Amino acid sequence: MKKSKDIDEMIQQLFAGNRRAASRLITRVENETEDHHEIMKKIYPRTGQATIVGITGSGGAGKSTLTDHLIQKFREQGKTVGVIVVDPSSPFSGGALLGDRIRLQRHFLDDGVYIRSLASRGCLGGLSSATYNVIRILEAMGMDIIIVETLGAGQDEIDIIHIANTCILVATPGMGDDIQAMKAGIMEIADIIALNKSDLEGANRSLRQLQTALSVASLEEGQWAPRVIPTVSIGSRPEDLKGIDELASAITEHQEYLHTTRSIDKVKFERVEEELGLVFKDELQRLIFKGLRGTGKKRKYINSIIEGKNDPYSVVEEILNTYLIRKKKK
Ligand SMILES: Nc1nc2c(ncn2[C@@H]2O[C@H](COP(=O)(O)OP(=O)(O)OP(=O)(O)O)[C@@H](O)[C@H]2O)c(=O)[nH]1
Ligand SMILES: [Mg+2]
Repeated sequence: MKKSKDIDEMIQQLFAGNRRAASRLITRVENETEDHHEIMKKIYPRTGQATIVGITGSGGAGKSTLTDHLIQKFREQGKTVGVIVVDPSSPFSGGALLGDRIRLQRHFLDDGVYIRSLASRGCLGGLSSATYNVIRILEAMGMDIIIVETLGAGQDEIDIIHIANTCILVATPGMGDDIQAMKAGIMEIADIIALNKSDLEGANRSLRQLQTALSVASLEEGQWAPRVIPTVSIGSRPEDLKGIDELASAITEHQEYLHTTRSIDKVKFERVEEELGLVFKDELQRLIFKGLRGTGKKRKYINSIIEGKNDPYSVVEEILNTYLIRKKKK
């Protein structure tokens, strides 16, 4: 375990915006080293102020390419930008992946930008408490905007909505069936839909489908009406690009909406609620497993489940009962 003094020094450097310190602290938090509690407790008071923008959508929809342009726009506005790419396919992390590295490389030398990819531990678009913690670290670093790219399949529950202030869903032409399937959940998922690759065939049809899907959804008075913005995010000439300015403006407008209607309070509440639940789950599990260590009981429980004599729910109930009762008697 690193000495507390080293951690304190790293944290001070983090507060000063040092990217090396950020990388080192993120690695500790991501790997849940023993001192990650201490790190989180110390940085927490400096967090909670950033604008968190979620970008989700299916693989290859253009999330990273759009992120690249958004970074540029926010930098032009003088804002600092942190980017987290949650990659479900890779068990590795510790830096941007090759593809993202290429797409986002023009920002790597900019001190006002910090980009990091994280493994999502296997579940589709799933966010672990480590992801929440890493976002907090980027906030403590002083990033004004934090973009979180996650893979999402549309109608599935998407964790990012619990964290992001503004959630962008990246769709592409020819998603007809998916759009039908998404209809019901679309309002819950997206504040803004980017119909990317609008240079491709079928873009107009998809745009109409999306607009129809949005127009039939019922809105309460004063509620934010999600909008579709057609985008083209690659091209050999700058004039080939489309919709990027509109996308950046829509994010700003949505932020203004959140603040003027005080909906931001609800967003903040939900984020902490989710975070608290995750930390609680992690810590309870850690405590229980620590208590079982050396007793051989964990192995016995697992084997009894494999042999069909027991199931995980009964085991957890039994452990919790024993543990909580014993604690109470003390
Ligand atoms: N035709 C066209 N291609 C695009 C557009 N935007 C991105 N692409 C291409 O689509 C591919 C995927 O883009 P990415 O930005 O990596 O997509 P992603 O959603 O981040 O992909 P994953 O992170 O792998 O899920 C790349 O080859 C891009 O060049 C666009 O507007 N039009
Ligand atoms: Mg990507």
